[in-house]
Amino acid sequence: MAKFPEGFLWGGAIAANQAEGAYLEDGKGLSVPDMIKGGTVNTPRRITSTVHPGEYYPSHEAIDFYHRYKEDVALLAEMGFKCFRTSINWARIFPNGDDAEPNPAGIAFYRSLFEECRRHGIEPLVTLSHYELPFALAENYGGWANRELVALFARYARTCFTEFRGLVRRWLTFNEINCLTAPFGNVMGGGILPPGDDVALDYGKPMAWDDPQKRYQALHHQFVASAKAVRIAHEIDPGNKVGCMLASRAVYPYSCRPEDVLLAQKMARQANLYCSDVQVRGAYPVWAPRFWRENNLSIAMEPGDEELLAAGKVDFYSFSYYKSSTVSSDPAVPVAGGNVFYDDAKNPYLAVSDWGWSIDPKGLRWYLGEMYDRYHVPMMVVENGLGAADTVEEDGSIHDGYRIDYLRDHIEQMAEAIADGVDLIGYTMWGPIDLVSAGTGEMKKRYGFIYVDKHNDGSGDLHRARKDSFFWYQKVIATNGEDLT
Ligand code: BGP
Repeated sequence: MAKFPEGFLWGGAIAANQAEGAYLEDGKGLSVPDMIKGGTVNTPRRITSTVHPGEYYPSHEAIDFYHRYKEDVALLAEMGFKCFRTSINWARIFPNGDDAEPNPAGIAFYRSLFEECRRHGIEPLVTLSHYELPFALAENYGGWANRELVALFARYARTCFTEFRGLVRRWLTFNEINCLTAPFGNVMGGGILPPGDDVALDYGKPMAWDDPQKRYQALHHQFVASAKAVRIAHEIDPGNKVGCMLASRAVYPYSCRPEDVLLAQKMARQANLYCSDVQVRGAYPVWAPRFWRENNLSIAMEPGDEELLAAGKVDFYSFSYYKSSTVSSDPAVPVAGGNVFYDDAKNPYLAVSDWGWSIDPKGLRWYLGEMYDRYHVPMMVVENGLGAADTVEEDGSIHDGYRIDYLRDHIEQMAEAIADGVDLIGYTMWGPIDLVSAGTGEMKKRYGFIYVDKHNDGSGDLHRARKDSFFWYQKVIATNGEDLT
């Protein structure tokens, strides 16, 4: 029996702000990531309230995908891609988010990109909001904490579904929507800005300005906006399929102490199921009222919200998977450290990447099984990969066996999940072409099969080169996952 079903969507995923560059071209407005400077694994990124002249903001040029997408899509096609996930930058379509009319040049760009994909037989999978809120909506409205964004997003979504009807049939509403359950989600996820100018986004430290009430209210607004978008997508084209997208939080108890087991359950609920239950089942989980009460949260809902959530259930479940997490109720247990966004305990059984992320392929099988058992909707892994520094040899070759090993181990576990009965429809690994890291703003943290000559300080001639993994993935796709050697 084949390991992967016929028509399995092999591919890769990027996001507009991490690849396109051209940050003010053809009428595009500023978006939140355009205000965030580069960092490193040890130096936090910083957000400014205006663009500071002479300072380096990685999204402004990124990898210049905006001008090179034809060349890049051709390279993806050469690998045999069936599916390409990217996002639409809202600020290209509505530069300020609330403009009276959409920007025709922005629409033309994405139409041309999606047509290019189709020409190569690649199906686009499009995220409507991948950390790309128009900056004006963050500055003037307070981001997603403001209910008015629901209507603005619905209008933006309607514009996209209408303009790209027939070209795009698979959509995701909010990238990693559950990031708003933690303080690090404020800026990129919620468009909720810190007070002041040039503020460090130090994910590892408590954020003094974090306001959980605002964050959870913002999340409710995103749930309602997502549900509305699902309904609009189906109304415009009944063939449209819309998914949720979560940053998987595969949480293990550190030990079999009942306190650890209960803590793992609590963390998985709060950081994951809180969102997926709303988006897949159409209602908040039964334990939500107690969670709100105990955390002094009061979620303002408008009449009709519950009905909307129930009517706007997604068609499939998608998620990013990079690592698993381990939690302990014992403060003496060492924490993981590194550039992780939660105070996880260090799992002694797992190696970590150079950026401190645990490497756990079996966790992917476990997570797929858990989520499929719970929701019984088609599943898709829409991000997975290894951020690593690459070495370009003198002859220009790049031997990235470590990346091949990581991906192979995860693909093998997907095959196990499929054999277990999980309806897994596709795999778009993260960053098939090197791009700007969302967490650190670096270029050095590379995920790609395709190398891009661009560096942390912004230097580089942007030329593209095939790494060893390029040819490996080409073979994986050609054999529909049979040959992973
Ligand atoms: C996810 C984001 C992506 C991406 C990826 C890798 O959280 O959806 O945008 O960047 O993580 O993270 P990083 O870029 O920090 O290595």
